[in-house]
Amino acid sequence: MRTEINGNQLELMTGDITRQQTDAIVNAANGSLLGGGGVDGAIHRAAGPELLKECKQIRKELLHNEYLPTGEAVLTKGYQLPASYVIHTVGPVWNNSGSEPGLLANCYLSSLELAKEKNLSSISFPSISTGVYGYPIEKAAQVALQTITEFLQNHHFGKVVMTLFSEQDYEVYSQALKRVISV
Ligand code: AR6
Repeated sequence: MRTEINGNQLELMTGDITRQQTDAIVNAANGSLLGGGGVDGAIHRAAGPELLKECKQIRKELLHNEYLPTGEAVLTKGYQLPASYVIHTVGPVWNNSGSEPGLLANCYLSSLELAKEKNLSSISFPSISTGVYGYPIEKAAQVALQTITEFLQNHHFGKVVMTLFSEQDYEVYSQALKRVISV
């Protein structure tokens, strides 16, 4: 499914984000930036060991050994990936505290702002927080697409792709996109 927003493209598709050829792909990381399971594990495996090396360097030099806070984003090279860059962001763990939607929106926004700042014009997102972190996907899809749509309405960026890992997830995001763009 594709839609045009203010001269930009927003596309939903199913697939493996490690195969995406956009300028950047986004990693649903954890604050340690040292890798993990899910999409994080897949990205590190496909990018090769240089990615972990750069993540460790960022932890040390940029973050002074602290964790990357939830909702923030950092950029590394893509190494063996088809994408030139990886933007690592940390989604919120779902515990229904009320703070999750704002934090999840910040993940999408800070990733898009970082991509724009680096003059990139295409980016692929996975469905942040809806795996291990347990965010209900219907709720997460609404926040993700609302945030991306608002950003595209206000900027000339290029192309944003949501890469969903299953047909089921794709269906949820399609329904949410129809609601978001019909408002
Ligand atoms: N391409 C696209 N989407 C994928 C891929 C892939 N190759 N692999 C998985 N997904 P998750 P989270 C989907 O758990 O919930 C890690 O251990 C997956 O089906 O990867 O933000 C990190 O280190 C789901 O829809 O991320 C953190 O500790 C979505 O990606 C923690 O998990 C997100 O699932 C982050 O949890």
